[in-house]
Amino acid sequence: MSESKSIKYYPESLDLETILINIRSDTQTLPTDDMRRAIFEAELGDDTYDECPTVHRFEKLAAEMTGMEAALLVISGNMGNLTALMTHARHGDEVIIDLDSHIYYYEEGGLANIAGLMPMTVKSHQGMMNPDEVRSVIRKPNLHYPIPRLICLENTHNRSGGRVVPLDLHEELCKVAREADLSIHLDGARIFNASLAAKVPVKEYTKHVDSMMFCLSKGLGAPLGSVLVGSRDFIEKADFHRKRLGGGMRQAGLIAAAGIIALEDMVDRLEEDHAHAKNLAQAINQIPGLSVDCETVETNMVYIDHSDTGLDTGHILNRLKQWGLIASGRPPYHVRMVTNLHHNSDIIDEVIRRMKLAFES
Ligand code: TLP
Repeated sequence: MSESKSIKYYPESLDLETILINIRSDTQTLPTDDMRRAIFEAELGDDTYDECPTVHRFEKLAAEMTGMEAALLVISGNMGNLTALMTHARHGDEVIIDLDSHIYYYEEGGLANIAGLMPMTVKSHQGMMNPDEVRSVIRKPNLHYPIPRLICLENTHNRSGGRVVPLDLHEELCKVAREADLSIHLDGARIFNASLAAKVPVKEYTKHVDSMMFCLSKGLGAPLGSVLVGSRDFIEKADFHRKRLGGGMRQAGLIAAAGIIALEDMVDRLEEDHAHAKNLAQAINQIPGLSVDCETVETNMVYIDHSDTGLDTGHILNRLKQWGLIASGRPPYHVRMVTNLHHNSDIIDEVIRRMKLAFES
């Protein structure tokens, strides 16, 4: 075990009863001391000229860990997904996509207004798209139709509460896509959470796809950065589209240095976040007016249904804030909490204590 794993990512001397607890997202994580040191010491060069040794080291590691030929560092998950869409498809092509996917729901319509793609949506159930439904929406060539080019998958699935798409369903969806000659992009922002929860190596998921994006800046704790992985040929083309989006970087080793620590030291500890989320879910489920479907809490997210309180989501978030808790809203009936490396079990207990006070009063 490397030394960094013994570092506590939460202050030793905090006054539990008064601190503001931010449990809004795993995007809120701050870089560890090891990351800050690595950033300070990173060997740098101009990445646009492919001359940054730390980026080289990072991209090699990212490709190896995901079982893909090559990797490309990007600024954000959003940029990684958009770069992938632009690389796979041309303006006017059709992309088969879950109505509840991050790419469709939360990326400002970039798939349409920048990549120029026509979305053909399928509604997943708890993050699971039905292969037959997917098959039924893929259109056969016809003069009147756009050309179906790509399918996007997501694992873990954010809007369903961080659910893990099991490998057999993932494989079936990929098979449907291959039968129709579609390319496959996986939004694997939290693929390491999925892999640990499913006990399936990441490489088993990537084996069937053409590209995957995953994030360094979520549970893995890096301050920024995401990665696109795929074949060497795909990544070469993606490099062009990243630049077109303004994502060509110079001394990007500053990001890659923290990314190396994220990949080497921060993956296994995600299981702690999963255990904390389960405890949190069970305790919140006992609070009158609130309910959590504990069966669905598989990774680091807890979606809390507040419909029995009769209050709207904004009101619930304000009440939580009054109790020093920052969560995110999923209107009309849910708020979301996401456990991360800044939450030890004392902090989780304190969240539960405040939730009880806020809702039992
Ligand atoms: N998700 C954020 C918000 O945008 C909702 C969060 O707090 O969960 N794919 C998935 C599945 C994501 O959850 C996110 C971020 C992204 C892509 C985009 O990553 P960034 O924020 O780095 O652009």
